Amino acid sequence: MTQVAWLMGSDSDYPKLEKGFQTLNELGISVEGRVLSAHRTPEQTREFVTQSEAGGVKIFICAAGMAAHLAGAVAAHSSRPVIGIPVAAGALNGLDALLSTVQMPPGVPVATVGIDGSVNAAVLAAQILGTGDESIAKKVIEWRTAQTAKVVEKDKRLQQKLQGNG
Ligand code: RP5
Repeated sequence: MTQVAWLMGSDSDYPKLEKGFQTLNELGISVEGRVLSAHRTPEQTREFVTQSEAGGVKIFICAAGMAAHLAGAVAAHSSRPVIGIPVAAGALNGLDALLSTVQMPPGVPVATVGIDGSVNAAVLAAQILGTGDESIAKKVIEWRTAQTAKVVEKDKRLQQKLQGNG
């Protein structure tokens, strides 16, 4: 059963989201990715949300650029948690998408991550799923521990470089 439905406004958004998809894979979470648009395919978006909920999807992640209303539109049609990713695109380079995604009316929340924040969206989805599933919660802790080890490694590399310069 698919746990996360990940919508994006265009396939041109995908390169910005690839690391997030990879992160969900690392965390063992099943994900379906789709191009759907609040403005350009409004009916298909609503139908997809309804069908996904009926099929057992637990969380929606929605990424869009410019006047990014995809996450809000999905939240309007769903009672599941919705995570919004503003994508840097167009002349305003993401600030438009951030403001369009984050400032929802009371009662219809979108948990908005930073511009192009696909990895945080994936980790947040896993954390939410982990509240009801011990094995996912454990995977999130392991993933974070591995991240810590990578940063420690980065520090070691920097120290070696600085000593080389001395
Ligand atoms: C938004 O417009 C999409 O999410 C994308 O960020 C941007 C450009 O879309 P395309 O013209 O590449 O389809 O709706």
